[in-house]
Amino acid sequence: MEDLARIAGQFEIEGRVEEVRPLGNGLINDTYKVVTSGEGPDYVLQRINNAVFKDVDLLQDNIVAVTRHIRRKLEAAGEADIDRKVLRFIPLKKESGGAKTYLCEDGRYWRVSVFIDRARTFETVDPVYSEYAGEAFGHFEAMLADIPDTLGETIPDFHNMELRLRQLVEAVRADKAGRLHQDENTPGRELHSILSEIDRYGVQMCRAERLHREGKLPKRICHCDTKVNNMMFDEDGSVLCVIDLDTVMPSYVFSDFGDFLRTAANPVAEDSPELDKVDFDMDIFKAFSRGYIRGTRLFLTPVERENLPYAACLFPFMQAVRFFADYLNGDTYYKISYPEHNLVRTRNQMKLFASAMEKVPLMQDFLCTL
Ligand code: GN1
Ligand code: MG
Repeated sequence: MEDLARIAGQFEIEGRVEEVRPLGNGLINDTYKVVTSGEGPDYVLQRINNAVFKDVDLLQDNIVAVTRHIRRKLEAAGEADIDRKVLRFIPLKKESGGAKTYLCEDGRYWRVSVFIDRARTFETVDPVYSEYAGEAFGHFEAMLADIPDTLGETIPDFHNMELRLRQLVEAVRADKAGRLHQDENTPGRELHSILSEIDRYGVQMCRAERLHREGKLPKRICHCDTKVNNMMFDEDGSVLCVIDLDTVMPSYVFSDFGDFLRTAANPVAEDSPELDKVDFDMDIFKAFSRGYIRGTRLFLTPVERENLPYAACLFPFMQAVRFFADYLNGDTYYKISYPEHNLVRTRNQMKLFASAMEKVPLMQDFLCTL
């Protein structure tokens, strides 16, 4: 922890570092809370995973542009308590590099932002919170609709289903961890049946890319990681802000709609082995949709709106493909806690996908009532 305190100390933080402790449970970056002495705020220190985010310069430029734009809007609207409503990244001290908001040391990348006090995140939400979250994520997209900066893709083609399928095909071909053909604990038969299920729906799930090529579906600035736990709520339950901005980039609105429901409409965690409990919860869908449609009413096109049920299916499917490819590659991308973790996650997401697919007609009927 001493080294972490020293790293935090290279940024323009107020007060003296008293303690650094792990924070949150992201699968990509390492996150810590930096507790400081005195009146100033506490901070969040993050090691940016530069194996995943290869262009940290572009990543931080995106984040600075996004937070600056939102901050200006909040100021113009006369909002109070702005440091709790948008993230603030701290520049390096002059002697450590000045203006930049990240530090590169021994090939490791670090950044610091203000810790939002008295805020809460949730791993699960009820319909009331889902509606708030729907409106807040919609509002986030709406605020960024007129950002003057051009944002780059921090992970190129991040939510491109065609690419994700190609990556799976490549993982199957290489079978790097020898799991497809040799795994004794997991009968290869199950792995092949997952593959054939994916194959069955692959073309259908690539609809977004086709619509985009046909000029019918725009890319907008989206959050692209709208997991339930990436939204901060105040003590009274109101939404404070959206966090985890690494993947904010041009994408289809399906990303934000689908990824939230992937985590919120599943009554159990994405890595739960209790498959009989995995189910796509329509009450959460209805509440989230109500909020989201309200938050995006100024820009959502009929094609985007019609395809929201597809988005609800696409994201569990895409996540299953990603987890499964990582499993076959020998777990090089997502953090795992035990050897079968990515396979357990794959099974869970395939079950959620099947449940969402069954409910598409119900989703369509509901959206017609809004
Ligand atoms: C990753 O780091 P975290 O948990 O916020 C991933 C998301 C996945 C998610 C699955 C950059 O997000 O795309 O949906 O895990 N982020 C990246 O839990 O790949
Ligand atoms: Mg996160």
